Amino acid sequence: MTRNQSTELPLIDMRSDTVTRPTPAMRRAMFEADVGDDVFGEDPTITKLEETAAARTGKEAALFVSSGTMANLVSLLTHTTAGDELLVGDRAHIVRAEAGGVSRLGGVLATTLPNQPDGGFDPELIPGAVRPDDMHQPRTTLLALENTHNFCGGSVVSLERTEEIAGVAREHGLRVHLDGARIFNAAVASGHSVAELAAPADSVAFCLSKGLGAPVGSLICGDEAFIREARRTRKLVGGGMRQAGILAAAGLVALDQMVDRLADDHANARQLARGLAELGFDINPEDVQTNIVIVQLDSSHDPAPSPKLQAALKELGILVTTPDRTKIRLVTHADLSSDECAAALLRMAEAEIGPAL
Ligand code: TLP
Repeated sequence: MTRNQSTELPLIDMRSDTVTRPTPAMRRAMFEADVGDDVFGEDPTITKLEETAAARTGKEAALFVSSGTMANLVSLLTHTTAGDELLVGDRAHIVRAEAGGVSRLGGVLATTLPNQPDGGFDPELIPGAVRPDDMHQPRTTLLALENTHNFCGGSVVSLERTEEIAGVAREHGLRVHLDGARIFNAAVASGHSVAELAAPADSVAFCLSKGLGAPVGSLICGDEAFIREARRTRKLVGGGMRQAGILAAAGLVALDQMVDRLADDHANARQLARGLAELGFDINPEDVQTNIVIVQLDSSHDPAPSPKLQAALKELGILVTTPDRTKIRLVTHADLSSDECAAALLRMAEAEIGPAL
């Protein structure tokens, strides 16, 4: 077990659900995978994963890519041409954590609409944001949603809200992309299928390497014509892979075995939130819907409290991230048990960690 060098306490890693390691079943499937050159369309395991992903998301076709960032980038580049404008939430992963790829590589102007706590935004803002047909202005052609919403604390954007926002976007001639990196968490938490949640969108991207525990990989799903074009865009950004069925094999296991257990991660996140509230942190456990807990810290005395709290937790062998200088983020996942969540809370209580440190 990995240990914190200064304290010798076993490390409790809550930085992300990306830290999970492949399960024994995944490693076996990877070892045994039937593979071929996927750029020639000859990797049977990738083909099977793409067909499975298309079926699960209710779309015609799917494309395997290396990461969530590449899935969004390839989708956005495929939907747009340089000079277009994308409407996207101001807390979206696409604008906050993907190195500005859509602008740098796609020449697309990303205009943000204020995200509301549920991860959606006010559909009434869309008509005013869509540009008139005027040669001075970019063309607004695409809107992107995110579900669950990472930096809104893993919130689930409800089906009704997704339909409402996508409906208004469509009325104004926009296409809709859904960053569903954690859409399986949204499905488990909401009781809706992934296909239902993705139906209002033209394209959906989801990750195998987050809560589902696979080592690598994401899928882009959409109609046949879109996926054919996305395959070309993937090549453009250097994302064509060869015998990557070895990775897709783990993805198939992830879809088969790792979805239902996401409910455990959600329960553990609630447990963490309850404990943090007991320690005096300003968090309502009822607001925690999936596997992400974001705690807003008091910045009235210190404008940047989160790096200090992060460092203090690290001393206790507890790893978290800081979405910004006033927040910490804790994420539950398949390699983190309910006992470890309880142990983290106990370590914090014993060290008298609280909102004032
Ligand atoms: N998110 C990572 C970090 O980049 C913050 C994490 O630890 O949560 N969409 C969403 C909603 C995401 O949360 C992420 C990853 C991505 C896309 C990108 O996926 P990867 O990391 O596979 O490129």
